[in-house]
Amino acid sequence: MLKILYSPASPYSAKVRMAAAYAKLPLETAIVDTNARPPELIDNNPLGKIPALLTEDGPIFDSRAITQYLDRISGNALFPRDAAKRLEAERLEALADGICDCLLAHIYERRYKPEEKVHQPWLDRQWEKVTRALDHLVAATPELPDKLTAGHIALRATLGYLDLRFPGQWDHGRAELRNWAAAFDSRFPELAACLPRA
Ligand SMILES: N[C@@H](CCC(=O)N[C@@H](CS)C(=O)NCC(=O)O)C(=O)O
Repeated sequence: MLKILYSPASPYSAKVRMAAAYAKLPLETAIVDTNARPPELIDNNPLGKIPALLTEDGPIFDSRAITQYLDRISGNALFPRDAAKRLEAERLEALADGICDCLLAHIYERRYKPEEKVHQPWLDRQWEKVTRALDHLVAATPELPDKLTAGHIALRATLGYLDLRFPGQWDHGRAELRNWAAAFDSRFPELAACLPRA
């Protein structure tokens, strides 16, 4: 049985849990606190990051390696077989994850530094990347087909993380993405259960 080490707030964890649910791959789950550096996490991922997936093939990280693995063992439930369509899905997943990388950099700057050392230009630089990527997604909002890809799932997890950590700060003027998330949740309610939460 696959086992996922995760945190409920983590957007990458939400993505892989949603991906496993969509691919109908049952997961044993364990919530871990990365700050506590628990041995089960550190022994399986020396980087001490979540998500980490424990499998009969060994531990797997990071989340994009996990979605590729889940795709392989599910017989292509998460990425199209067609090369061009697969690349499109991988690009969307990378963009969604990249937004999360900027959001996490933003959060960690404030969480792990004393207030007087927080560097506002760094926060601004990260937020600029986020807004540029969101505007790109507004201009080219992905279709929401019957058959999802890991790209769609990653985007939904990212929008969920924005709602959790940056409520009211990202969706003004971006109704396309708000509507896209609502349509996703109404069509795939079982996945919405895995969205990031505190
Ligand atoms: N690129 C990694 C990022 C994973 C990541 O940064 N996870 C965060 C939680 S959302 C984490 O483990 N942070 C703790 C740390 O960096 O020590 C992935 O896609 O899995």
